[in-house]
Amino acid sequence: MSNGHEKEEDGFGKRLTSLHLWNAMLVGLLAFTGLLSFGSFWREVLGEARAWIKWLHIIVGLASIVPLISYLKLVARHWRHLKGRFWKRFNVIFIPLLLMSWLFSGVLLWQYNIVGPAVTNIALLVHDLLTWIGLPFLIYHSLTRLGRFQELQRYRSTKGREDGIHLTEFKTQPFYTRKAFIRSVIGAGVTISVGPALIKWIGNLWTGQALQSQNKVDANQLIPAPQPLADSAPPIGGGASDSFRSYSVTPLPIFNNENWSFTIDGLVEEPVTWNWEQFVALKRSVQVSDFHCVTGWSVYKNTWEGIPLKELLEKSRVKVQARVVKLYSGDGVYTDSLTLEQAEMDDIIIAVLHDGKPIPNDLGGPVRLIIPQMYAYKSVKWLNRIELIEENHIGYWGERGYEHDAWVKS
Ligand SMILES: Nc1nc2c(c(=O)[nH]1)N[C@H]1C(S)=C(S)[C@@H](COP(=O)(O)O)O[C@H]1N2
Ligand SMILES: [Mo]
Repeated sequence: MSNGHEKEEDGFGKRLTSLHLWNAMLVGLLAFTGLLSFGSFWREVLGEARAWIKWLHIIVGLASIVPLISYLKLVARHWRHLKGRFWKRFNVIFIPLLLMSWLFSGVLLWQYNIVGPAVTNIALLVHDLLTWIGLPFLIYHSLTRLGRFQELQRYRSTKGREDGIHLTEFKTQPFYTRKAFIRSVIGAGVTISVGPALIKWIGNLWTGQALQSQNKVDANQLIPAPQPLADSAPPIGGGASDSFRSYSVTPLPIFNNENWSFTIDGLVEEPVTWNWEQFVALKRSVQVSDFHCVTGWSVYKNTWEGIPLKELLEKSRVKVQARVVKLYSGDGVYTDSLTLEQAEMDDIIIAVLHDGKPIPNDLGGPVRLIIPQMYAYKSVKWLNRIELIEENHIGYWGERGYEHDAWVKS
């Protein structure tokens, strides 16, 4: 073997090693930010920070194109190197394919506004599936690879010596090299973020439950229970197609007859506050609609029963100066608003029942808003106050980078 050739081979090996390291770091960061922001366990703990972690996830995801493309330039050569080694060649195809599908489905989810719910529903399924298959696979892959890198290092450190190549010779290294430190940080990060979600996921598989929290008992205690209309039980929509992922930016509030009330005030001729007994006595109607979250999931054919927002506004006689309908959540944090014109859409409903049953507290019960033509972040959970105001009000997610007018692409 000529000296020049050897050098070239060494350079190739070094480039592969550094690409692997960069890629491992980015995937580690993606796993960390992805599972922190989208995993249900950390959602309630993180609250506010989740919005920023999500942006970090998107930026790192886009950055991961760089090592991917750099590797694709080397892939033919890598393939030739691995002649006769089936599983290594399998990795050469499988891992870039995995990373590209992850990236592509991620871009679709990021651009939900352009592609619409039908596409993001599939993209989310793919993205999740890749996570649960790909992540354990990549963790396994990098652990086996780590051994290889160490071997390579030992090989290099002994190569120049006269007594030749002794792969069995262990060169003692300082306990915390820079690489080892980075590795531990990544390892700890992945464990913290993946751990709870993975355990929960396995637990759910075990008990045969969906990822969502539908079969839990309702923590709210409001008496009397609202009696469903004939259209609700059985639901005219035939029953919702999927389950909700319970979202909250605060710990879940719990309500009973003492701490619950509903108010409409501000620029109205007749401000009113109802207690629960009065509120369940109000006339309700039933509608069927789809529910779309910007993170990619939807629940189709929901049968909601409640008070149309339009009727409530008419009853309280909105003053002429009023322009905006401000919506408050009983969690004390979440708000949003609609223009008066938007608020007069016929299908907006202040919902009390879903598919004929009281809305449980984790899904925003006893009373939540439903705005079928907009993304679900406008559908304020634990709705307990409507205020008519003159100036616009930007809501919780509007303040954090989402469109204030959240029309669903149809
Ligand atoms: N008070 C309150 N309302 C909220 C939210 C929230 O965190 N707090 N999340 C919104 C978002 S982003 C979605 S997708 C839906 C989720 O409803 P669900 O938890 O019943 O699935 O509620 C919306 N309303
Ligand atoms: Mo959402």
